[in-house]
Amino acid sequence: MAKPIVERVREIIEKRNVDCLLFTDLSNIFYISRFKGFEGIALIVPKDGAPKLYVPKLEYERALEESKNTEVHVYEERFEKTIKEALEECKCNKVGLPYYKVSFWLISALSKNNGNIKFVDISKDIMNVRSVKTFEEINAIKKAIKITEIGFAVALESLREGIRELELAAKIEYAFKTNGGLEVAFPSIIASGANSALPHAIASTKPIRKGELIVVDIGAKYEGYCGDLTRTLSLGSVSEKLKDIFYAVLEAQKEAIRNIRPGIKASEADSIARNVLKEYGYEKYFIHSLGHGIGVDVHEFPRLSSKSDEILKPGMVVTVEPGVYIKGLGGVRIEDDVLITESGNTILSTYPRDLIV
Ligand SMILES: [Mn+2]
Repeated sequence: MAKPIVERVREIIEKRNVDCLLFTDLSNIFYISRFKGFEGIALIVPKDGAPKLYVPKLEYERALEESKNTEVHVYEERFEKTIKEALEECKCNKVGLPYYKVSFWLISALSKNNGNIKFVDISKDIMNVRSVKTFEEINAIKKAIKITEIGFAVALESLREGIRELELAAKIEYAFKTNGGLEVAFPSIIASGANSALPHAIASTKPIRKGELIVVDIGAKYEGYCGDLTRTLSLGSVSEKLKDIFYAVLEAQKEAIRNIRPGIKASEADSIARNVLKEYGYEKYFIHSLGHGIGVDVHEFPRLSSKSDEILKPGMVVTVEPGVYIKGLGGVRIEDDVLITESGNTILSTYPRDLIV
């Protein structure tokens, strides 16, 4: 049985030799407490006992209802004053916090007139804990993926000459919401024609024309967890050159997925896909890394990048998304979500990939 999330997070206290952990960002707080905050919230994880959640009065009832195994406190003073007092009360002088998510404003306030307080960065520790998913988290991601896949069916049904990228995005997001995906994981990318050469082009008012490729990169969220999938569609048939790019990307993706298993370096997965594109002469157009972990955030650890020093482990859920982008011509990206298992991997997304003519 996997340890509960709170206990896995608590191990960081001993490992980093601190008195407690402090989180003020919404995603780490949701990850640990299951409370979906809005702003001005803090979570202190002590050595023993329940984590303490600090919320403004207007969030109290919701925090009580949503949060699991936490002590909910309302603060009526200023936010930073409340945290300062709470740390004093639990005798936390050495505080572990994720530097990548903490404001300098808060650190300055906590340090003011308090020569005893020390801070230790636990960014890497919390990212590593979050990278390996529990059974419940994997189920939530699977559901988010199922809802996301409905979006592709809607996109294919609605695709016609002249429809605007934004209209397609609206239809997809309507389907997410009516199928239990309360939020989008990120702004939908519907990039047609020349726009498809921009990896992060968000949907625009551009009408979609015959002979264009359309990159559809979408993600629904379910119970706080993200799906993240991309399909490249075509309206009518596309040029031989675009087809050549499409099948090179598809092969790169399949080859990477075939090789993803526990124990391999994340950077190796990236280079496997890059090498396939090299054979086709497209590697210089693959201008991002192969993939990333997904979870509460759409971009989490590990990074499947040439610069990554991480090793893939069972329980990680990563995207595998090679792409080729040629300015003026167009782009192709194909993205699936893969669970690393004890023996290899399982592709969590099942939607067909070969969708061009
Ligand atoms: Mn992605």
